[in-house]
Amino acid sequence: MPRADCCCLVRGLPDEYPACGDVGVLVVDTEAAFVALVDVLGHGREADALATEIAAFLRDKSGGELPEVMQALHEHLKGSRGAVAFLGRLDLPTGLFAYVGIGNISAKVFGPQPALRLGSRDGIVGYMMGTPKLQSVRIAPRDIVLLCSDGIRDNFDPLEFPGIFRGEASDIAETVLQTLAKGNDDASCLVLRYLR
Ligand SMILES: [Mn+2]
Repeated sequence: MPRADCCCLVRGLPDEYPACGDVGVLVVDTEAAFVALVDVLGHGREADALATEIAAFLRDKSGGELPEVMQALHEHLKGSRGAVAFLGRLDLPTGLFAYVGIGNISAKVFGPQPALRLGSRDGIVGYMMGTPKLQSVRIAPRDIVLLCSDGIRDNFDPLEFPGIFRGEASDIAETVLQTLAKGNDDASCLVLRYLR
């Protein structure tokens, strides 16, 4: 039975603890895994409050078509400070990963060499963005989809960090945060491993 092992961890700046403007959403059933990672502009308590609201919004819409969900989030966030967001859905029977991204959430598939970057469109959700474009990629069993906010070093080479992808999704997320967080912004990472 194909399944997804996934985990999202967020960590705010130490002097604003426990506030964090990054938030992840995971909704997994037997057919699909919906994943989202959102970085609200700025940090601190206001960003945290908006991130919490966004998470509830996305959880509620997690069964929807991804471009429509992104568009709805854009409308919902108008007048707010805005956010960058990446939404994805892994179809468990087929391993097809569909996604749409706006702004600088980093998204990569690790497994194939070299890592495959999943592109996002420029923009800020709630402020200015082009029409969200659905893309998809087929991923193989054991592949990892890694989503990170810009509080995490983006340009790392896994070969420099032996063992970074060892263990379960929760172990990997912890290791990524501990090893690659820049320390000058809220940091978050979402790990999705496809298993079948
Ligand atoms: Mn950020």
